[in-house]
Amino acid sequence: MQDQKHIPLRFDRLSEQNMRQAADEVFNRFNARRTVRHFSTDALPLDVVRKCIEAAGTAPSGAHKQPWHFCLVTDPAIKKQIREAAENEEYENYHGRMNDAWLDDLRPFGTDHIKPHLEEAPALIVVFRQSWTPDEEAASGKSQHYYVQESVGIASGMLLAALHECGIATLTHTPSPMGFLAEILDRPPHEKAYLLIPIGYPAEGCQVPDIQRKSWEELATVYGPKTTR
Ligand code: IYR
Repeated sequence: MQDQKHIPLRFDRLSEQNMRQAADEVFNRFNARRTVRHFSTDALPLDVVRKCIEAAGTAPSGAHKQPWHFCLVTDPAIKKQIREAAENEEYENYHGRMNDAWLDDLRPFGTDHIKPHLEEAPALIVVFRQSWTPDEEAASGKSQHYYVQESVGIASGMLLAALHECGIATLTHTPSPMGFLAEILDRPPHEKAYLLIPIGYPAEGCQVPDIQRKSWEELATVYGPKTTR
């Protein structure tokens, strides 16, 4: 028995012609997204960023627990602190913690432990995952969360897509370990950093690696007729 109130679904069914047009358009827009590592210092309209965070917050989540929290950092002093702490961790990664195969895999991308973008980008979004939330009514004092990694991964993907759709470039950065982020941003104990996303406009003359995406055959396997009917 369901005890949550239910309401009629609002859903606009498209014509197949409009579906095809929408599919082409969304593919072309998503395919134009590139991870950017060189940012202009130009400021962003923060109302746009805020709306994108709200769009990410519409993601599905286990038992609708919404196990995420987004920190938007524009304060230059905090960005500097984050850069210094991230570079300390990354120095260890590039000088011993990552094995040779990993370093070889990264060579084409030209990354190293120096992270100027953490200060140059006008804003950083730090995505936190909440493994539980305080709940005074629960015997344990905690509300349990479910499928936290999956839920926060989906919300983060939606955030990247929303920012891209709004003309904002992103870098998905995962300094590891990321404990320093909760410390610097003074987050509560039930929150753990999940992703650090510098955002902004690409720097003048920004270049990106010449990468290829998987072919359809590598990307997907169809079980059944090749068309849906
Ligand atoms: N976190 C490091 C290393 C790094 C790892 C992967 I996997 C990348 O795709 C890119 C970088 C860094 O940010 O430099």
